[in-house]
Amino acid sequence: MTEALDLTALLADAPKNWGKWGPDDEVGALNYLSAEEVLRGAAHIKTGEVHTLQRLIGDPQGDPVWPGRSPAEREMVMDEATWDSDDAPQFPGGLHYADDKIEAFLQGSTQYDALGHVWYDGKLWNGYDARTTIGGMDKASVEPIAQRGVVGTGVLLDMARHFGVEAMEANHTFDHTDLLSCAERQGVTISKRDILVIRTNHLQLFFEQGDDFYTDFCEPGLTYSPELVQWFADMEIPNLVTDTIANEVTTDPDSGAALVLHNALMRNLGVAFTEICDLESLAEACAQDRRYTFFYVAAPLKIHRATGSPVNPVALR
Ligand code: UVW
Repeated sequence: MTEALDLTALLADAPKNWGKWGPDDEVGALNYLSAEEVLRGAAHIKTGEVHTLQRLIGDPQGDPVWPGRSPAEREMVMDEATWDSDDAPQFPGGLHYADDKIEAFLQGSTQYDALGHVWYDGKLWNGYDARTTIGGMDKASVEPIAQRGVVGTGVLLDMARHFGVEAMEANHTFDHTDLLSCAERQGVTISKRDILVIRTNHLQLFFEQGDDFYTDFCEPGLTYSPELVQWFADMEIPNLVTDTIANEVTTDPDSGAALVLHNALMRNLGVAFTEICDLESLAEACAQDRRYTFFYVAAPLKIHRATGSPVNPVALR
């Protein structure tokens, strides 16, 4: 394999939104989601249907995760067996209860990435020093995103249906021109400040293939080009939501670099990333009545200094 081009060289002339919302900003392009955008989103509710977009944590069929991470483990701490033991706590009136806990990667299920989750050249979103991540994220953690919430207009781009496949295969790349063709085919216009929700159904292959899914791991998805990045900047896209583990093709086929768009879009433009969604029921509903826009609401958990947070986004139609 030839050596990958480094991100500093690759993105030397790429646009940046650093400083656009002030020197202390930690939510980036989510600033585009103003009160007007909330109202624009709410106007897409027509039938009152609700679709939750989180994957099940602890799915008996397995939890897809980025290589090197492990699925969440849930453990019972108190259950009926606890109360049978001689040293069981006693509560007046005979109260029993169940308790449990999980050990989980905060990036190990449907999640919002903190804007500072990835970087190159020692600098995070807005120019913050990467050393502010040591021991916990002092800048651009998920906390400010969780504090504000994410509400606006979502638009579903069903790339799997667009390409005529049930589930997109590894290495299948596409770009903003494909998103526009997909939108045209669906009869929907992508508007400025829309939250892009991209369906590949790639993770169906995880459930079919088990551990073989990770052999030569290279998810399908958007691939880097200067034009694509400029399109995101011009369209003022606040949030990229997908049903893959990392929202983009894992390794850029041209430069050989990994997760280029995490850097070009998240680090440089401040676009929030939402990963590992389950878009199946939403996609089915959109295909039925050919309405591809909806009210999108997501409230990541407020976790101090965290790199990301589990979330259950909701699409209301
Ligand atoms: C990495 O950035 C490594 O992973 P994620 O897909 O969680 O953003």
